[in-house]
Amino acid sequence: MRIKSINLLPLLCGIAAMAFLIGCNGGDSSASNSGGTTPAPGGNASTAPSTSGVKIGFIVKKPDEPWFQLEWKFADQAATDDGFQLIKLPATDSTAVIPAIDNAATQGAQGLVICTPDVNLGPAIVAECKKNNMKLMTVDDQLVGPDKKFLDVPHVGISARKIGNTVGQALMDEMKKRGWKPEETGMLVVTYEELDTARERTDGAIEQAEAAGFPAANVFKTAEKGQDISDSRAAATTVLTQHPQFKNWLVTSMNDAGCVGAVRATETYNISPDHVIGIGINGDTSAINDLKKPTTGLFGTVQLQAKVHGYNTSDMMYHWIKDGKVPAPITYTTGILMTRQNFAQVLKDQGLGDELTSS
Ligand code: FCA
Repeated sequence: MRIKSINLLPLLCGIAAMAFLIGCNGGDSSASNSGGTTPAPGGNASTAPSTSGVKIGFIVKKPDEPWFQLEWKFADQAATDDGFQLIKLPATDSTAVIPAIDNAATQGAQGLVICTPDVNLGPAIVAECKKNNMKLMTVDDQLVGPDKKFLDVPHVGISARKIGNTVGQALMDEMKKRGWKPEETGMLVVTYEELDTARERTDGAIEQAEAAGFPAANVFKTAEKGQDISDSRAAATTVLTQHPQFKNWLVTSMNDAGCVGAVRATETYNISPDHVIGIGINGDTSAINDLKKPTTGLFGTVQLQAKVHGYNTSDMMYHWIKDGKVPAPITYTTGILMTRQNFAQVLKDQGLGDELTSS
């Protein structure tokens, strides 16, 4: 038990949370706990018992999003290869984060990989891990302090600006290929600007499109309230309602959920798919399911390296705990544009065919 100070409240909460977890599902696939968390889909809440003595918690903000299911799946593979126990916990809103950390600690985790629903909880997350003597890494979303500066916690994230630039360029290339006139074309960008990695992606897309000659006056940013397809669809609807004059739409967002939601909004407006070029980011099944259809407004998505984000993060954490090898302070991953034409090949080349096409 790694509780240093005699502070009974968190201890009791942790025990209660664990009792609830065991009582509810006996450790099976429907992991659930109180405080805004939802069941953990895509397999067991924790892998087989540790053969190495190492246990690692892996908390994600959106367990229903295919990206995070894939991250967990790769983390499971690392657990099998290295022989550690992986404890997967969802934390879908800020009130669920500290209880989830305590839950992992109560189950014996010596380290934690987290993509938090709220990066502003940074100092509280760091303090909670310290209190429980757990090592901490972040994935995807980087923790910030009260001054909005990133905290000094090993992080694996995407090279967001560059990936956004890739999206912007691909939108312009396809627009030119289709011979669309800029004055008849709007650019619909669903944003989530409170999150740095999200803002960098959408700013990167706009920056690149404008650099390639797209008129700034035809760029429409619209903020989504949450990060679900329905949130993006609602945000996109506002822009489409306000600007019915455009014949064609370029569509993007910070991830596939954001882009697919906006593409769904164009369908509601009866804008024909050949007048829409949507490009997402993640390369997860929400986009792939669209790309499998002969025609939708979704043109492509940037395939990110889920294996690095899921497998490598937990493997790094394992070696930190086991061998004292401290992870690199920052690892930035790249992405590859895939379209309806080449997605099957890109997935195959990435070794992702089965993971992404069989689900
Ligand atoms: C963020 C997004 C995810 C994924 C990840 C790499 O956490 O919410 O969809 O793009 O970055």
